[in-house]
Amino acid sequence: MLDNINFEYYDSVDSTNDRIKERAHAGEKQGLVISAGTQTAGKGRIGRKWESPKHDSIATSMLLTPQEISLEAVPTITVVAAMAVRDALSRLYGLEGKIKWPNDIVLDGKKICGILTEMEMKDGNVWFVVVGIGVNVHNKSFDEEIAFKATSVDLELKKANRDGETGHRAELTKAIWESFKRYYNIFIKTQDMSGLKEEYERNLANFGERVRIEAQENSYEAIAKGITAKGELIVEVDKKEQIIRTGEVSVRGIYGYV
Ligand code: BT5
Repeated sequence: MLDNINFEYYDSVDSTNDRIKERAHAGEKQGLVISAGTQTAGKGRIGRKWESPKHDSIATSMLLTPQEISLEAVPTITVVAAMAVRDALSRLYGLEGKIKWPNDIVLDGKKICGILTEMEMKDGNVWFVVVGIGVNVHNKSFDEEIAFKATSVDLELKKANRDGETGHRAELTKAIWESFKRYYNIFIKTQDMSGLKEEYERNLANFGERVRIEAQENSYEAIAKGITAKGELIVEVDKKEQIIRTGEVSVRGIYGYV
C-alpha cells in the first residue's frame, strides 16, 4: 500500500527519475516525490528526449518500493499512472483526455503528458520502481519536431474558450499523485488491472477503432479491443486477437498521431 507522499521541489535537475534513483540507492522510503522546474536531461522511453522548458511544465517522479511485486506487474504501473493523470486533469480543469496506450495522455489528438517507469532489481527481486510523469502546463509553443503533436493545459483551456484560466503546476502535481495513490492501491492488491480495467477502457484512445501497430520490423493495421488484466493492449488482426506487450511498439490511429 502507498501511504504517505512526501513532496520535494528543485528549480532544475538533470532528470527527476535519476534523482529518485539516487535517493533510492541511499535508502529512501516509498512515497518520495521529486519535482523540478526544468530538466536538463529529461528522458522519454528508449533513449528519447523529453522537453521540459523552465517553469512551463511538470516534471515529477515518485519512488515505489512494492513488497514482493512480480517483475511482470511492473510495466502495468505505467498504465495505472496514466489513469491518474487523466483523472487529475479532469477533476481540476474539466479537460477530458484520452489514454494513448501505454504511456501518453492526449487531448484533441495531441500529447499533453508522457510517463516513464523505470526499475532496479536486487538479488533477483524488484528493488524499487520510479514512476516519472511529464505534463505540459503553460507551454505556448513547442520545438518544431513535436509542435504538430504536443499540447498543454493552457492551450487546451484557451481552445475551450476559457481564456484567462490557466493550469497550476503545484496544484496539478499534488492532484496527480493523490489520484495515483488511489489507483495504485487498487492495483497493488491484485497486482493487475482487474479492478481498474473498466474505467481504463472507457478512456482508451481509439477503443474499438482501427490503429496502426508499428513494430521494429513491420507495421500493420488492427482494431484496438481493450486491455488485458496485465495492462497489455488487445488488438484484432484478421479476426484473431493479438496481445501487444512490448513498450517498443507504437500504436497510432489511422488518421494523425493519435
Ligand atoms: C515519454 O516517452 O512520453 C515519457 C516521458 C516521461 C517524462 C518524465 S518528466 C519526469 C520524469 N523524468 C524524466 O527524465 N522523464 C520523466 P516517449 O513515449 O518515448 O515519448 C517521447 C517523445 O515525445 C519524444 O521523442 C518527442 O517526440 C515527444 N516529446 C518530447 N517532449 C515532449 C513534450 N514536452 N510534450 C509532448 N511530446 C513531447
